[in-house]
Amino acid sequence: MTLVEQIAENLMKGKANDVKALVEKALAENLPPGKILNEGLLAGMSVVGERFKKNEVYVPEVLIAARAMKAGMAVLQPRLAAAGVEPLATAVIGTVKGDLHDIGKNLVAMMLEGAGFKVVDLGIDVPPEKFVSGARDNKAGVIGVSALLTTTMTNMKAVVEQVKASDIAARAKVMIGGAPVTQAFCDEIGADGYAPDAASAADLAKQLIAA
Ligand code: B1M
Repeated sequence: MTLVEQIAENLMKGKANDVKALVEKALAENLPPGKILNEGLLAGMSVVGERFKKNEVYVPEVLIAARAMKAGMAVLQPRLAAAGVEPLATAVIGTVKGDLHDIGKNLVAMMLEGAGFKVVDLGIDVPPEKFVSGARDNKAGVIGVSALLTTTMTNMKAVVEQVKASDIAARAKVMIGGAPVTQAFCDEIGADGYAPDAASAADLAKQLIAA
């Protein structure tokens, strides 16, 4: 097994210390940082995402794999920047105003990072104007909005309206999700996309920036 394959394999198993050591070894052997990222860390995280979608692994496994990815990224990040490897795009993400649930939102953020996005987490109880200013300040291509309550999902409409009425409308796509959210609701409020789970959210974000 090659070194990058070992990185992917250990990431899938959530072995943070091994991933960190293998990334250090790969850098010491002068493997290109972009190759370590794409064929090691992101490849491993992508497999975890696919397994999560098929219910072959669950939230704890994803969290453990994400922790291993972060351990590898901490070593790799400075070298990626030095090598001029850019993230796919920036995504800002937050839980909608009035809503304090963040476990699903955090999983989506991890999957986005695992797919190669730079993620800016705006936190919970985020008002619509903060989604707009956060996306503007960070030049985001994707705005991710999460809601877990039927009473707060209606606040997603204001996010969509304020983004569409702003100067960032042409550049930033609004993606929504969360347990009570559906494709029909997404269509109704005019959001750019809906994803039912964290792995699908990463796929959707890639489609949205490519569109
Ligand atoms: Co809350 N809560 N809660 N709660 N809570 C629910 C959501 C509820 C269904 C429980 C129930 O009654 N059966 C219910 C909502 C009912 C409804 O509106 N339909 C509920 C309620 C009523 C409340 C309070 C009002 C309770 C009260 O105080 N009376 C209160 C509200 C507080 C507030 O937000 N203002 C409240 C509070 C809390 C806690 C603080 C105690 C805690 C949150 C802790 C935290 O998040 N840090 C909590 C929890 C943990 C839950 C349950 C048990 C679990 C939610 C969770 O984390 N699931 C939940 C019941 C349940 O779901 N079984 C419940 C795991 C997580 C991985 O899944 O968030 O669905 P989920 O995310 C998924 C997908 O939805 C999707 O991807 C994720 C991974 O695949 N996804 C996205 C999520 N965001 C996405 C964004 C995307 C795309 C996909 O694009 C941007």
